[in-house]
Amino acid sequence: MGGKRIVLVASDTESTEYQRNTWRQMLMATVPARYAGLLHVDLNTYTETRPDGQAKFVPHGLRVVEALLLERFPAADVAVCYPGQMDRFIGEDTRAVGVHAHNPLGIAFAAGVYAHFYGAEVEPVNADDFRRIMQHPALRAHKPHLKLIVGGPGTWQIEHKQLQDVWEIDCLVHGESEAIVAGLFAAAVEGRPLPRRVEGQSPALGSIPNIRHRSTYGAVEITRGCGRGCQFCSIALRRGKSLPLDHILADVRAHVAEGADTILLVTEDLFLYEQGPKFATNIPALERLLAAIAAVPGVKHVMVSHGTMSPVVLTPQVIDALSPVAVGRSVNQHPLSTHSDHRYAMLFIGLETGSPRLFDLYMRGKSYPFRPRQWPDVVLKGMEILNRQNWFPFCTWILGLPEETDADMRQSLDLLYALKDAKWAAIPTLFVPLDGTRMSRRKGAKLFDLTELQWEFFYTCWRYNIEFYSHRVRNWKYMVGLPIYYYLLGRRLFGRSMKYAAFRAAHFPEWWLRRHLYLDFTGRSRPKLEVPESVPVPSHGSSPRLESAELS
Ligand code: B12
Ligand code: SF4
Repeated sequence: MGGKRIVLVASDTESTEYQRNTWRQMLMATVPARYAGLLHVDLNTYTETRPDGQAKFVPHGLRVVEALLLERFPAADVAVCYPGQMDRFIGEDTRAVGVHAHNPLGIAFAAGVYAHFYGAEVEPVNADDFRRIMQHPALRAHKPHLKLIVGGPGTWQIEHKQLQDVWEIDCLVHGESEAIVAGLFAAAVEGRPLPRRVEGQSPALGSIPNIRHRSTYGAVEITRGCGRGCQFCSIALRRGKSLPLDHILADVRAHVAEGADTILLVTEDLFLYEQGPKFATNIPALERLLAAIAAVPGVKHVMVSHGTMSPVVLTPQVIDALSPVAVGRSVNQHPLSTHSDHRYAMLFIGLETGSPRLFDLYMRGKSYPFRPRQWPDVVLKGMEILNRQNWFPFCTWILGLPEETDADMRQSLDLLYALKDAKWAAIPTLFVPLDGTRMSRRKGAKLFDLTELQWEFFYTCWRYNIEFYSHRVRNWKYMVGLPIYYYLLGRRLFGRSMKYAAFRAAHFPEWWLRRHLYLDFTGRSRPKLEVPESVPVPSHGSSPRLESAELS
């Protein structure tokens, strides 16, 4: 009986902020559900409910949807919950259920790769979690009189896997939803038919509402869109805009009022905030922003999400200016940090490739105003600047971009080798042709097709990460575990091309590995690339091609 007219749901794995650790969510997206127990993975997807049973924190996008609905419907009609409370809120009176999907089937880049180490059909934990929402008995029992609407950045995955009808989803909402949500849910509540899919457009700044309740990690949007035009990215063509400081601070206050002590600045690129023309970094505005957030009573920690490398190289002063808050108030600590409390700022940066040719083909706007051929220098210099100020970035690379050759891979390996003493995390991912991007029709890369050089890149990254995060050069767990994995499963799934690369991550002797791998870790050869003294800004600033389409 009863129930709320509108129920919004997000999975536990996408809502949890257990230990304020963004890594945890990534882990849930990579660990195979079937073997999680066997691997002794701590699956604590800690969430909290309010006294009325509603969720205390859910992904920010869902909070925005809630805020939009509360402009149209009375608060008594809307509930936001985790799957565990769905039977409490979905009932006879429910007419619409809205579900948030960040990475619902676990097939986004990075995430989609790792579960496949255990077989082609193995699903990560978060996909299993999402399926449980879709098959929840309360949802199924009341489906005949309610409309099921799914939205969020990962909605494309449901279409991609042709699951819309299987799960009886009435409407899939792609993209930004500010202009859509109220009308769509009103139609659902009135029992009118819904379109099978809706494509949201970039909203006017003023129509992005303030959230009413707390989001996961204390997420606060500071910018939306990007405009650098990378062809594989779903955000690429959304023009960058900054939210007004008052709006941002109101969201921060909404979080702390409900018990959050940590704020995560959500952006595609931190340095886009209040940018000047042609991506000019606005240091005073950024400094003001961070100081104002840190000064809100109740805010203990401030985390930053994504950024790009070229602004760091172009205006290194920005890192000096932001470090007191970004490092000093960070939640992250590492013994290699020289900060008095060993804190470090973690910024997610897409480095993607070390090949200027591929860079020029698919992402030339990312290095602006530097030229694609300068990309390796931009990466090396940027890393030096960041590390000096205790920013230890979390960098993603894309393997298997269309038309990638062995020569491109060797260039990526050269760059990776030059970064071997940096303080960072290197996350290899495979190319995924995301819907709504200019590369949506290109062929995705598959773990099963990786070449020896690609495997070398993959495992060299993980060797670095194991050393950096376990704070020691040799870790027995991996030294023993990786060869066992290779002989029991890896060889059967991926063939011999992964062998020597996996053994490198297991720290087999380098005098032996150097005969089989491209990079020589014996110390006999110097890196082909070195950190440049400086990276000159091209005199014309950019090429005409960049000025037009790609930087729109
Ligand atoms: C913060 C963040 C994270 C955080 C926290 C996520 C969380 N659960 O809170 C962390 C670091 C953990 C994370 C992890 C991952 N993330 Co993430 N993340 C983001 C980021 C930077 C911000 C998300 C956000 O709050 N945006 C602001 C809100 C307002 O936007 P929104 O969520 O899209 O919501 C709007 C619409 O989608 C829609 N909407 C949302 N929910 C709903 C629900 C309904 C019912 C309806 C109708 C509409 C609707 O309305 C909202 C308003 O317009 C975005 C990039 C971005 N700027 O969006 C990437 C992004 C969403 N992440 C991405 C990816 C790939 C991942 C990972 C899979 C792997 C990775 N490489 O990092 C993991 C997987 C996590 C998992 N659980 O499986 C990609 C998704 C690409 C894609 N199209 O599939 C993005 C776009 C980054 C990028 N540039 O590529 N992420
Ligand atoms: S820099 Fe490129 S990959 Fe990053 S958000 Fe902008 S367009 Fe997407």
